[in-house]
Amino acid sequence: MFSLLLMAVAQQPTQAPGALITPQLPAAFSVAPIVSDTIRLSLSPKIDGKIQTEEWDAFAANPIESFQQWEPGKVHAAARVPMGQDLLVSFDLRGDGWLQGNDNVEVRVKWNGTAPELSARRLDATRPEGPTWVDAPSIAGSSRVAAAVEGDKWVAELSLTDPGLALIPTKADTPIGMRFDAIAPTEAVAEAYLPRALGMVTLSMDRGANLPTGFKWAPEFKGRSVVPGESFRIRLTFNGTDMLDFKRIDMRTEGLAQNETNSLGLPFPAFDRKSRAFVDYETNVTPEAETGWRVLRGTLDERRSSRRATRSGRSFSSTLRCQRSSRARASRRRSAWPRSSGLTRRSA
Ligand SMILES: [Ca+2]
Ligand SMILES: [Ca+2]
Repeated sequence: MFSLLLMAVAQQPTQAPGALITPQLPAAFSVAPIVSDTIRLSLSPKIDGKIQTEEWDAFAANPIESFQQWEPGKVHAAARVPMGQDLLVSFDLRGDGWLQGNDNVEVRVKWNGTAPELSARRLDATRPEGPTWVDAPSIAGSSRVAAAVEGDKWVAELSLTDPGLALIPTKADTPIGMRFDAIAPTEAVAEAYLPRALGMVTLSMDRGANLPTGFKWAPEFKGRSVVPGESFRIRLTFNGTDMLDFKRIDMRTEGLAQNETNSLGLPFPAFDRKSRAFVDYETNVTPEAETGWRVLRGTLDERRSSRRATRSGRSFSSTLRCQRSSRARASRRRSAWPRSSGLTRRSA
C-alpha cells in the first residue's frame, strides 16, 4: 500500500510556478465508457424495472453495466446499480461535447426499495458567466422510471420524452453522448465546470455487425410502420460476390416482439451479374402485438466458416414501428405491395 501511495504521489503533475491550477476531474467522470456499439437502434423497452432478454441494447460495461436505445423524441436508458448507490446518467443530447451548448442533461435516480425518484437538471454552457446548472423539472416530469432488485444490484429503467425543449433527437443518424455512473446518495452534485468523458454514439434505425468487407445491405420499406393484425414486407438488397459464400440467412423480430411475427430462414440467394441479391421477408403481426419500435434481425451463416467464426455473428438489424393508427393503415394501403405469402426469394 505504501509503495502504491508513493507511486500516486510520483505521478502528480508538477505545477509550474504561477500556472493556473486545473480542477481535478472526479474519477467517476474521467474515463469514457467503452461503448459496445456506437450505432444505437430505435427500440422501445417496457419500463418495469426488469431487464428482459433482447429488451435492451447493451451500452457499456464500465463504469457500470448500462443499456441504451432511442426512438424519435425519446431516449431510453437502463443500468444495473450497486445496492445503496444512486444512478447518474449524463446526456449530451446534441453530441457536441459536455461543456458545449445548453443540451447537457444530468438525470439522477434514487431508490430506497419503494418508488424510484428521478430528478433532472441541465448544464447550460452558453452563459457568459460560465457553465451553470439549471433545474429541469419539465424533463423529470415527462420521464418514466421503474426500479427493481436483481441479485445484489438494483435495476433502473428510464425513458426520457422531450417536454418541448427540442433537445431529444427526432431523426435518425443523429449523434449524442452519454455516460452512466453510480454514486453515493450523499455525494454532492458535481460542479458545473467539471468536464465529463462521454461515449459518443449515433442514433440510427439500421445496423450491421461483423459484416465482411465488400458486403453491403439495405432495407427497403414502404414506411417503417406496421399495424398489429396485418402483414408487412421488407425487401433486403445485398451487394457482394459469391466469393463471400453465404449459405443461409435467418430473420426474426427480437425480444418483446419475438412471438409476434414469423421467424424464417432460407438458403442465401446467389448474387446476380450486377452483384446484387434480394430477399423479401414477409410476416403477419399478431393482433396482440404491443406498439412501439421493434428490431428485425437477420443473421448470415457462411459455408466455410468455423463454428467459432459463426458464433461471432454476422448480422444486420433494421427497426420498424408497430402502431395502432388509422393513418398507418391508410399509408400502408396507399403503398400496398403485391400480395404474396410467406418468405419469398428472388434474384433480379
Ligand atoms: Ca423492462
Ligand atoms: Ca453539448
